[in-house]
Amino acid sequence: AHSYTNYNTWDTVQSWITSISSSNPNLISKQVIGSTYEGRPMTVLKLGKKSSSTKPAIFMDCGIHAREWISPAFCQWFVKEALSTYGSDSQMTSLLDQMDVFVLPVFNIDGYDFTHKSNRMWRKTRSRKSGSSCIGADPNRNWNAGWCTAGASSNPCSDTFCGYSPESEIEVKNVADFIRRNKSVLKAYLTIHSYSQLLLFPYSYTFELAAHHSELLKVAEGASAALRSLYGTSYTSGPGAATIYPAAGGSDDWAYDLGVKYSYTFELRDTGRYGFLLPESQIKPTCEETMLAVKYIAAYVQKNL
Ligand code: 0X9
Ligand code: ZN
Ligand code: ZN
Repeated sequence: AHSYTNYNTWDTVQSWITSISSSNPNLISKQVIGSTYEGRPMTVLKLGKKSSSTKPAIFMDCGIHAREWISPAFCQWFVKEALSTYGSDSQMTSLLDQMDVFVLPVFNIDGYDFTHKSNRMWRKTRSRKSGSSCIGADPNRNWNAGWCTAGASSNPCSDTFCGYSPESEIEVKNVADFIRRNKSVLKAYLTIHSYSQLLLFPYSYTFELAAHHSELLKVAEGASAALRSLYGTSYTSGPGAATIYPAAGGSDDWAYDLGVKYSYTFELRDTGRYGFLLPESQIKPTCEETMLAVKYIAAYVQKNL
Protein backbone atom coordinates (compact mmCIF):
# COMPACT_ATOMS: atom_id res chain seq x y z
CA ALA A 1 0.00 0.00 0.00
CA HIS A 2 1.09 3.57 -0.58
CA SER A 3 2.75 5.43 2.29
CA TYR A 4 4.38 8.85 2.41
CA THR A 5 6.90 7.58 4.97
CA ASN A 6 8.00 4.50 3.05
CA TYR A 7 9.77 4.10 -0.27
CA ASN A 8 7.01 3.08 -2.67
CA THR A 9 7.51 0.83 -5.67
CA TRP A 10 6.67 2.16 -9.13
CA ASP A 11 3.43 0.18 -9.23
CA THR A 12 2.38 1.78 -5.96
CA VAL A 13 3.37 5.26 -7.15
CA GLN A 14 1.42 4.70 -10.34
CA SER A 15 -1.80 3.79 -8.52
CA TRP A 16 -1.21 6.73 -6.16
CA ILE A 17 -1.00 9.06 -9.20
CA THR A 18 -4.38 7.77 -10.39
CA SER A 19 -6.11 7.96 -7.03
CA ILE A 20 -4.74 11.30 -5.83
CA SER A 21 -5.67 13.02 -9.05
CA SER A 22 -9.18 11.57 -9.16
CA SER A 23 -9.85 12.54 -5.53
CA ASN A 24 -8.75 16.19 -6.01
CA PRO A 25 -10.09 17.21 -9.42
CA ASN A 26 -10.27 20.88 -8.45
CA LEU A 27 -6.57 21.17 -7.72
CA ILE A 28 -4.89 18.44 -9.84
CA SER A 29 -4.97 17.38 -13.41
CA LYS A 30 -2.67 14.87 -15.03
CA GLN A 31 -1.19 14.49 -18.44
CA VAL A 32 0.85 11.71 -19.97
CA ILE A 33 3.90 13.21 -21.68
CA GLY A 34 5.10 10.00 -23.30
CA SER A 35 6.35 6.54 -22.42
CA THR A 36 9.62 5.25 -21.07
CA TYR A 37 11.94 2.93 -23.00
CA GLU A 38 10.18 -0.07 -21.47
CA GLY A 39 6.76 1.41 -22.18
CA ARG A 40 5.67 2.84 -18.83
CA PRO A 41 3.61 6.05 -18.94
CA MET A 42 5.28 9.26 -17.78
CA THR A 43 2.61 11.32 -16.06
CA VAL A 44 2.98 14.98 -15.09
CA LEU A 45 0.67 16.24 -12.34
CA LYS A 46 -0.44 19.83 -12.66
CA LEU A 47 -1.23 21.37 -9.27
CA GLY A 48 -3.07 24.65 -9.19
CA LYS A 49 -6.43 26.28 -8.93
CA LYS A 50 -8.21 26.25 -12.26
CA SER A 51 -8.14 29.55 -14.06
CA SER A 52 -9.53 30.92 -17.29
CA SER A 53 -6.22 32.56 -18.18
CA THR A 54 -2.88 30.75 -18.50
CA LYS A 55 -0.86 30.85 -15.30
CA PRO A 56 2.89 31.10 -14.83
CA ALA A 57 4.30 27.79 -13.64
CA ILE A 58 7.06 25.88 -11.89
CA PHE A 59 8.25 22.48 -13.11
CA MET A 60 9.70 19.94 -10.67
CA ASP A 61 10.96 16.44 -11.37
CA CYS A 62 12.08 13.66 -9.07
CA GLY A 63 13.86 10.41 -9.69
CA ILE A 64 16.12 11.25 -12.63
CA HIS A 65 18.59 8.83 -11.03
CA ALA A 66 17.06 5.47 -10.17
CA ARG A 67 18.76 4.77 -6.83
CA GLU A 68 18.05 8.17 -5.25
CA TRP A 69 14.87 6.96 -3.56
CA ILE A 70 14.39 9.96 -1.29
CA SER A 71 13.76 12.04 -4.42
CA PRO A 72 10.46 10.44 -5.61
CA ALA A 73 9.45 10.32 -1.94
CA PHE A 74 9.81 14.10 -1.87
CA CYS A 75 7.68 14.67 -4.98
CA GLN A 76 4.91 12.54 -3.46
CA TRP A 77 5.22 14.46 -0.20
CA PHE A 78 5.09 17.79 -2.02
CA VAL A 79 1.86 16.83 -3.79
CA LYS A 80 0.28 15.70 -0.51
CA GLU A 81 1.33 18.88 1.31
CA ALA A 82 0.13 21.11 -1.51
CA LEU A 83 -3.32 19.49 -1.42
CA SER A 84 -3.63 19.28 2.35
CA THR A 85 -2.44 22.83 3.05
CA TYR A 86 -4.22 24.63 0.21
CA GLY A 87 -6.86 26.77 1.89
CA SER A 88 -5.14 26.81 5.31
CA ASP A 89 -1.52 27.75 4.58
CA SER A 90 -1.58 31.25 3.14
CA GLN A 91 1.56 30.80 1.08
CA MET A 92 0.49 27.52 -0.52
CA THR A 93 -2.96 28.97 -1.20
CA SER A 94 -1.57 32.05 -2.87
CA LEU A 95 0.98 29.98 -4.82
CA LEU A 96 -1.62 27.61 -6.26
CA ASP A 97 -4.04 30.48 -6.91
CA GLN A 98 -1.49 32.40 -8.96
CA MET A 99 0.71 29.68 -10.39
CA ASP A 100 0.66 26.05 -11.50
CA VAL A 101 3.21 23.56 -10.26
CA PHE A 102 3.98 20.71 -12.65
CA VAL A 103 5.31 17.64 -10.84
CA LEU A 104 6.87 14.61 -12.50
CA PRO A 105 6.97 12.14 -9.57
CA VAL A 106 9.40 9.65 -11.18
CA PHE A 107 11.44 10.63 -14.23
CA ASN A 108 13.46 7.44 -14.73
CA ILE A 109 10.69 4.93 -14.08
CA ASP A 110 12.38 1.94 -15.72
CA GLY A 111 15.50 2.49 -13.65
CA TYR A 112 13.49 3.05 -10.46
CA ASP A 113 11.60 -0.20 -11.00
CA PHE A 114 14.92 -1.98 -11.64
CA THR A 115 16.32 -0.72 -8.31
CA HIS A 116 13.37 -2.33 -6.52
CA LYS A 117 13.54 -5.63 -8.39
CA SER A 118 17.18 -6.31 -9.33
CA ASN A 119 19.92 -3.83 -8.46
CA ARG A 120 19.40 -1.26 -5.70
CA MET A 121 22.38 0.83 -6.89
CA TRP A 122 21.29 1.28 -10.53
CA ARG A 123 21.50 4.92 -11.69
CA LYS A 124 20.83 5.08 -15.43
CA THR A 125 17.91 4.45 -17.78
CA ARG A 126 17.35 0.90 -19.12
CA SER A 127 17.69 1.52 -22.85
CA ARG A 128 19.50 -0.94 -25.10
CA LYS A 129 21.31 -0.49 -28.37
CA SER A 130 22.76 -3.13 -30.64
CA GLY A 131 26.53 -3.09 -30.59
CA SER A 132 26.83 -2.78 -26.81
CA SER A 133 25.83 -5.22 -24.13
CA CYS A 134 25.78 -2.43 -21.57
CA ILE A 135 22.40 -0.96 -20.67
CA GLY A 136 21.23 2.61 -20.17
CA ALA A 137 22.55 6.15 -20.25
CA ASP A 138 22.78 8.73 -17.50
CA PRO A 139 19.62 10.84 -17.85
CA ASN A 140 21.46 13.76 -16.26
CA ARG A 141 24.21 13.69 -18.90
CA ASN A 142 21.93 13.38 -21.92
CA TRP A 143 20.64 16.98 -22.28
CA ASN A 144 21.82 19.34 -24.95
CA ALA A 145 23.90 21.58 -22.69
CA GLY A 146 27.61 21.21 -23.47
CA TRP A 147 26.68 17.61 -24.09
CA CYS A 148 29.40 15.09 -23.17
CA THR A 149 32.17 17.71 -22.91
CA ALA A 150 32.96 17.29 -19.20
CA GLY A 151 32.24 14.91 -16.33
CA ALA A 152 30.50 12.45 -18.61
CA SER A 153 31.56 9.34 -20.48
CA SER A 154 31.08 8.18 -24.03
CA ASN A 155 31.50 4.59 -22.85
CA PRO A 156 28.07 2.89 -22.75
CA CYS A 157 29.21 0.82 -19.78
CA SER A 158 29.93 3.88 -17.61
CA ASP A 159 27.48 5.07 -14.98
CA THR A 160 27.82 8.57 -16.45
CA PHE A 161 27.37 7.51 -20.10
CA CYS A 162 26.06 10.60 -21.91
CA GLY A 163 24.08 8.56 -24.45
CA TYR A 164 24.51 8.27 -28.21
CA SER A 165 23.31 11.85 -28.85
CA PRO A 166 21.54 14.61 -26.87
CA GLU A 167 18.03 13.44 -25.93
CA SER A 168 18.77 9.90 -27.14
CA GLU A 169 17.01 8.73 -23.99
CA ILE A 170 13.26 8.82 -24.62
CA GLU A 171 12.57 9.95 -21.05
CA VAL A 172 14.82 13.00 -21.55
CA LYS A 173 13.21 13.71 -24.93
CA ASN A 174 9.70 13.52 -23.42
CA VAL A 175 10.54 15.95 -20.63
CA ALA A 176 12.54 18.29 -22.89
CA ASP A 177 9.58 18.40 -25.30
CA PHE A 178 7.21 19.17 -22.42
CA ILE A 179 9.44 21.99 -21.16
CA ARG A 180 9.89 23.41 -24.68
CA ARG A 181 6.09 23.32 -25.20
CA ASN A 182 5.52 25.15 -21.91
CA LYS A 183 8.55 27.40 -22.12
CA SER A 184 6.57 30.64 -22.18
CA VAL A 185 4.91 29.93 -18.82
CA LEU A 186 7.76 28.20 -16.99
CA LYS A 187 9.50 30.46 -14.47
CA ALA A 188 11.39 27.83 -12.46
CA TYR A 189 12.83 24.36 -12.98
CA LEU A 190 13.55 22.25 -9.90
CA THR A 191 15.14 18.81 -10.08
CA ILE A 192 15.48 16.65 -6.99
CA HIS A 193 18.44 14.31 -6.46
CA SER A 194 20.39 12.85 -3.55
CA TYR A 195 22.71 12.87 -1.74
CA SER A 196 25.13 15.54 -0.37
CA GLN A 197 22.88 18.35 0.95
CA LEU A 198 23.56 20.82 -1.83
CA LEU A 199 21.50 23.41 -3.61
CA LEU A 200 23.09 23.79 -7.04
CA PHE A 201 22.41 26.11 -9.95
CA PRO A 202 24.04 26.66 -13.38
CA TYR A 203 26.54 26.10 -14.61
CA SER A 204 27.91 22.60 -14.36
CA TYR A 205 29.14 22.29 -17.96
CA THR A 206 31.46 25.28 -17.54
CA PHE A 207 33.10 27.22 -14.72
CA GLU A 208 31.76 30.45 -16.25
CA LEU A 209 29.23 32.16 -14.03
CA ALA A 210 25.61 32.29 -15.12
CA ALA A 211 24.29 35.69 -16.19
CA HIS A 212 22.02 35.68 -13.11
CA HIS A 213 24.65 34.23 -10.76
CA SER A 214 24.22 36.68 -7.87
CA GLU A 215 20.47 36.40 -7.80
CA LEU A 216 20.54 32.60 -8.10
CA LEU A 217 23.02 32.44 -5.22
CA LYS A 218 20.99 34.81 -3.06
CA VAL A 219 17.81 32.76 -3.56
CA ALA A 220 19.70 29.50 -2.93
CA GLU A 221 21.13 30.87 0.31
CA GLY A 222 17.68 32.01 1.44
CA ALA A 223 16.23 28.60 0.61
CA SER A 224 19.05 26.80 2.45
CA ALA A 225 18.52 28.98 5.52
CA ALA A 226 14.79 28.18 5.47
CA LEU A 227 15.58 24.47 5.22
CA ARG A 228 18.09 24.62 8.08
CA SER A 229 15.63 26.44 10.35
CA LEU A 230 13.61 23.25 10.94
CA TYR A 231 16.17 20.65 12.10
CA GLY A 232 19.52 22.36 11.60
CA THR A 233 20.36 20.43 8.42
CA SER A 234 23.14 22.28 6.67
CA TYR A 235 23.22 22.80 2.90
CA THR A 236 25.89 24.31 0.65
CA SER A 237 24.78 26.48 -2.29
CA GLY A 238 26.63 27.31 -5.47
CA PRO A 239 27.10 26.68 -9.16
CA GLY A 240 27.39 22.98 -9.96
CA ALA A 241 30.85 22.96 -11.56
CA ALA A 242 32.55 24.60 -8.58
CA THR A 243 30.37 23.14 -5.82
CA ILE A 244 30.12 19.44 -6.74
CA TYR A 245 32.01 18.79 -10.00
CA PRO A 246 31.98 19.82 -13.65
CA ALA A 247 29.42 17.64 -15.45
CA ALA A 248 27.87 18.51 -18.80
CA GLY A 249 24.51 17.48 -20.24
CA GLY A 250 22.45 18.14 -17.11
CA SER A 251 18.82 19.18 -17.02
CA ASP A 252 19.42 22.27 -14.86
CA ASP A 253 21.89 23.84 -17.32
CA TRP A 254 19.67 22.95 -20.25
CA ALA A 255 16.55 24.52 -18.70
CA TYR A 256 18.50 27.62 -17.75
CA ASP A 257 19.94 28.08 -21.25
CA LEU A 258 16.43 27.63 -22.67
CA GLY A 259 15.37 30.65 -20.60
CA VAL A 260 14.01 29.19 -17.36
CA LYS A 261 15.94 31.47 -15.02
CA TYR A 262 15.34 29.89 -11.60
CA SER A 263 16.89 26.50 -12.31
CA TYR A 264 18.00 24.48 -9.29
CA THR A 265 19.25 20.99 -8.50
CA PHE A 266 18.64 19.79 -4.96
CA GLU A 267 20.87 17.09 -3.53
CA LEU A 268 18.89 15.94 -0.49
CA ARG A 269 20.10 14.12 2.66
CA ASP A 270 22.44 12.89 3.82
CA THR A 271 26.17 13.65 3.49
CA GLY A 272 27.25 10.04 3.15
CA ARG A 273 26.52 8.07 6.30
CA TYR A 274 23.71 6.23 4.52
CA GLY A 275 24.03 7.90 1.12
CA PHE A 276 21.48 6.53 -1.35
CA LEU A 277 20.29 4.08 1.32
CA LEU A 278 18.72 6.80 3.47
CA PRO A 279 16.55 5.04 6.12
CA GLU A 280 12.80 5.41 5.84
CA SER A 281 12.78 7.06 9.27
CA GLN A 282 14.40 10.08 7.58
CA ILE A 283 11.77 10.49 4.86
CA LYS A 284 9.47 12.68 6.94
CA PRO A 285 12.09 15.07 8.35
CA THR A 286 13.86 15.31 4.99
CA CYS A 287 10.63 16.10 3.17
CA GLU A 288 9.42 18.58 5.80
CA GLU A 289 12.66 20.58 5.69
CA THR A 290 12.88 20.42 1.88
CA MET A 291 9.32 21.78 1.64
CA LEU A 292 10.57 24.96 3.31
CA ALA A 293 13.30 25.43 0.72
CA VAL A 294 11.00 24.72 -2.23
CA LYS A 295 8.36 27.05 -0.83
CA TYR A 296 11.02 29.74 -0.32
CA ILE A 297 12.04 29.52 -3.99
CA ALA A 298 8.41 29.43 -5.11
CA ALA A 299 7.57 32.52 -3.02
CA TYR A 300 10.53 34.38 -4.49
CA VAL A 301 9.54 33.45 -8.02
CA GLN A 302 5.93 34.45 -7.37
CA LYS A 303 6.96 37.81 -5.92
CA ASN A 304 9.12 38.49 -8.98
CA LEU A 305 6.66 37.47 -11.70
O1 0X9 B 1 25.91 14.21 -11.13
C1 0X9 B 1 24.72 14.53 -11.13
O2 0X9 B 1 23.97 14.36 -12.08
C2 0X9 B 1 24.13 15.17 -9.86
N1 0X9 B 1 24.65 14.50 -8.68
S1 0X9 B 1 24.14 12.97 -8.36
O3 0X9 B 1 24.92 12.47 -7.23
N2 0X9 B 1 22.62 13.01 -7.91
O4 0X9 B 1 24.28 12.17 -9.55
C3 0X9 B 1 24.49 16.64 -9.82
C4 0X9 B 1 23.92 17.40 -10.97
C5 0X9 B 1 24.38 18.84 -11.01
N3 0X9 B 1 24.03 19.47 -12.27
C6 0X9 B 1 24.66 19.17 -13.44
N4 0X9 B 1 25.71 18.40 -13.49
N5 0X9 B 1 24.19 19.75 -14.53
ZN1 ZN C 1 21.18 12.22 -9.03
ZN1 ZN D 1 3.69 18.73 6.84
